Amino acid sequence: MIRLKTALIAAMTILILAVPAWAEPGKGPVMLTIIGKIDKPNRPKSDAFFDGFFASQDTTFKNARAFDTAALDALGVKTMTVKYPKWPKAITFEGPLLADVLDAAGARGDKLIIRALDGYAIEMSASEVRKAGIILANKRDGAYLGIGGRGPTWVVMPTAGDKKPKDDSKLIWAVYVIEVR
Ligand SMILES: Nc1nc2c(c(=O)[nH]1)N[C@H]1C(S)=C(S)[C@@H](COP(=O)(O)O)O[C@H]1N2
Ligand SMILES: [Mo]
Repeated sequence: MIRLKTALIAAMTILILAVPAWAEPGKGPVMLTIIGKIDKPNRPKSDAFFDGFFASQDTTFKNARAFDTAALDALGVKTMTVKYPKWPKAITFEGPLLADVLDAAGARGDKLIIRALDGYAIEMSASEVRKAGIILANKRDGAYLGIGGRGPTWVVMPTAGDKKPKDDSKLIWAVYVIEVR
């Protein structure tokens, strides 16, 4: 009898421990998801039904950390004004350092695949992100970026004065997922 009780308690303990303890998920809509080689997931693996947009883009994942606006803003807001020849005017961006977003997700790999809603994607290394002081803007000229515009997030790198960025193809907008490899 004692043995049975002990075995039951042991089994229940294992069951309780096996349920992943997700960090408190954000209350607002998810603006960015970091997937792949990360140590700080805060949501379960992708679901073929409920993660319908990811599924439509053939994106599945085991580990992911989702950020709502409050979570991004909590990482510390940097401000950067950039003028690019093709743009109608200089834009003042606000958002966290992309390096800090990667750290918040516990990113382990150095290779990043940054994907936008329109299917555009770029590859960048985490070391480049850190060196260049790249920000993940979620605001421009004081207003949050949104879907249908250039949001939810926009990768912006510092430039010297009015000079155009070294590689404008990396100024990826409408970013919603970053895969760490
Ligand atoms: N989501 C997304 N971001 C993007 C692109 C794109 O097609 N989609 N084009 C890139 C390229 S090639 C350039 S030169 C700059 C400016 O392009 P734009 O005229 O589309 O803003 O954005 C970059 N970011
Ligand atoms: Mo371009």
